[in-house]
Amino acid sequence: MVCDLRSDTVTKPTPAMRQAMAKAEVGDDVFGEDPTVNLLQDRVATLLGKEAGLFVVSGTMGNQVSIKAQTQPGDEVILDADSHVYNYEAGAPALLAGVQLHPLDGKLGVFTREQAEKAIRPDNVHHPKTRLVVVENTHNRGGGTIWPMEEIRNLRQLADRHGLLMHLDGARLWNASVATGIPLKEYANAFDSVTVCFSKGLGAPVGSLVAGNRELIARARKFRKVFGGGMRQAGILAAAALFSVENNVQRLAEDHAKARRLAEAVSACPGIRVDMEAVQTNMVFIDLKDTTFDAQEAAVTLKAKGVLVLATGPRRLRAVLHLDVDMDQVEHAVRMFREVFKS
Ligand code: TLP
Repeated sequence: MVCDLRSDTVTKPTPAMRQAMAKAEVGDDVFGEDPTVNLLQDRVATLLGKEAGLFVVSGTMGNQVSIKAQTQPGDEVILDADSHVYNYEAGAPALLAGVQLHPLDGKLGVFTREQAEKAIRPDNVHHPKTRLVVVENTHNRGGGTIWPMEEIRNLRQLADRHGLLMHLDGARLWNASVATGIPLKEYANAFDSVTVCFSKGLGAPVGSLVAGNRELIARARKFRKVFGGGMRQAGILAAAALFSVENNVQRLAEDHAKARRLAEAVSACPGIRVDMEAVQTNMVFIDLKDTTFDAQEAAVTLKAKGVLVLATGPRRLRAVLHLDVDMDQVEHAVRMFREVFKS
């Protein structure tokens, strides 16, 4: 048995999703003529309470067109030091937007209004202009953690006071919304731009969406083209995304339950520690510091037993639950962890 817990990006389109893709009406999306892309953009923008949406190839592209469309070169962007934009987008904000990043030391990916306030630069000839605040919800390296609505509202108040813009990396905003019951719209309302992904927990093969007001989305569309992301008959991909939104959102609760089961069982293995406070959605971060294993070694040993996890630090593993892992596979993973970390 194989249990692939490396990421929720490894999910494969189901026969039903492929059927929806095969049947999709298509057109040239660079001309704005793909009806399925247009339907997806309208539907998801509405879900997020925004005027307009833009289908993009990836979460990275969604974040980067949003940053580019809302900053000038030399501006500064405030974000969490563990965020995806800061760690895993290959330096794109510097390369593509020419901005400087100002990382904050958040707790489980969540920083406070006070931390952000201290980071805002006074108007002075020496300083960059603070322009944008980026929030990641759920927060990947934080543990799949959820930003409290109150902290988000506090940040928005601060941003308004200082004339800053706010971007939400909501690659897994669906998970936050399902876990808390807070509508997507309510989260998105605090932000000028929002990226959501269809290719993570929702199980679509490709695609993300940026939402915002019409003017912002027109600018983002231009930069999508600049970055080489203009697509033609993208309706076959948008159909998969639509299918994923229609069928795979509420079921994320099952992934959260599987994550909890795995976390509880694995944390009982000798030497392993899991911060249960951080297990809020579909991710489990496993601390090996009190075992004899380093993370790479543990990942290789587990792989030989059919359990795939990612080493995300020298002594840290990540396991992500998703729709291609059922409870039997979770139980298999639990057994293999117990076998590897016996003493
Ligand atoms: N995250 C991937 C890897 O890149 C780490 C994963 O396996 O979790 N924002 C967040 C919060 C993400 O977790 C990711 C992907 C992205 C953006 C980027 O999405 P893609 O991979 O579509 O560019």
